[in-house]
Amino acid sequence: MADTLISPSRRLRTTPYSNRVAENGATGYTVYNHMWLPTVFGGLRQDYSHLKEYVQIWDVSVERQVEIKGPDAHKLACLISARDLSKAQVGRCYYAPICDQHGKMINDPVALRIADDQYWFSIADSDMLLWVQGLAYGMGIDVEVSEPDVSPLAIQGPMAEDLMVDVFGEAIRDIKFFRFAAFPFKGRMLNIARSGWSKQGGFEIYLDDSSLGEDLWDAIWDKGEKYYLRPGCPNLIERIEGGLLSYGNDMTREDTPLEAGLEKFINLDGDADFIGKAALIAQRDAGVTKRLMGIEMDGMEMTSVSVPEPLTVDGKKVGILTSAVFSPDYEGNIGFAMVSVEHAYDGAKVTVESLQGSREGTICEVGTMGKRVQEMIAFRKLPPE
Ligand code: THG
Repeated sequence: MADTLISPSRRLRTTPYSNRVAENGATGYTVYNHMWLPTVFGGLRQDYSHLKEYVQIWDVSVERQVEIKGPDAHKLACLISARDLSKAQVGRCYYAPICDQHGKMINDPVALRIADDQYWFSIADSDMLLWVQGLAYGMGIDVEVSEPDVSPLAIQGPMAEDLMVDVFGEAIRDIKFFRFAAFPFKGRMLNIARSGWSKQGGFEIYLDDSSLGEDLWDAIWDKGEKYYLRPGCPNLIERIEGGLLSYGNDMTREDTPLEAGLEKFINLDGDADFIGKAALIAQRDAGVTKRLMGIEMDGMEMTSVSVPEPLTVDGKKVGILTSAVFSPDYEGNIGFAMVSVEHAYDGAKVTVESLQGSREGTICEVGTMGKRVQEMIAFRKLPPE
């Protein structure tokens, strides 16, 4: 699909920061959890270089919270999460794949234990609220399941910590990765976590009062000049380089956490039961037939790629390209690919049947992307004069 405009309507929800995002010149948006999510400000590459050097303010309100509250909150949280939450601590975040009874992924949220009897599941793009409400009702579990008025604002980039200290004080430095603590703002206590959908370091502020959105944005913006603060958003290039998966793109309702390469975040060997566990154990025993891998591709710079695109070997389809982009720092095209297991190994050669023509791809482990591209650069280097 060519880039087209999105028509606004009530169904497409704005956020507490939408005015600031627009005033600051967002030039592209996508729809995520029925909400506007900016995708570009100055340009994908310009945003990328700036994110890796300075600090950005991101409207990630689309990370909606599914709140589970009440006497059975912990029980229900454990039941829906493929990540073992049985010893989950208040003040901690857990990347927690959520599966249906067949082990297929429904979402991949960050779970926060807010209190003994309260969880937030900070969700990716799918209607997990309905799943959890249906389970609570159908199983007669004593909880309230809701989408509270919580809109995360992310501060991401190597200078994020210093900027956050200027706004919220020195105690910001004590927040460890994937933990959160409450900080005062305008008479409220806001949960602030060291987390975010980039590998550049940073924080997520869980604003729980929409009416304070612009005040919060402005309080940070006003301290930002000396850190070259700019508006930003999750960046396609940076997140692929960093190996961060996007639900709906790299894995969908058709895939299990084992196929998505998320086994380190799930627990199949413990005593605790969860929805999908038996199916996942069966799949582990039988062996997966496809697996999400990294991929490096030759040819022209991939800028606007229509995914999924088929991957072939000797003219036979072996998988799909799920995300791809040109990485300026690796000087090569990188992406994710869901491929059949016979081809899911480092160094496997595939052909990407792209709309712009075919190109050669080399499969690699997620997280080692770029290594071979670097070798390709060395290979491509011109001999000295
Ligand atoms: N923050 C919050 N909510 C979110 C996201 C987020 N909801 C949607 C989406 N992102 C969920 N998906 C992810 C995927 C990866 C990570 C976080 C959310 C992530 N992973 C780290 C990594 O892979 O290095 C660490 C995971 C861990 O150690 O537990 O951060 O970004 N609020």
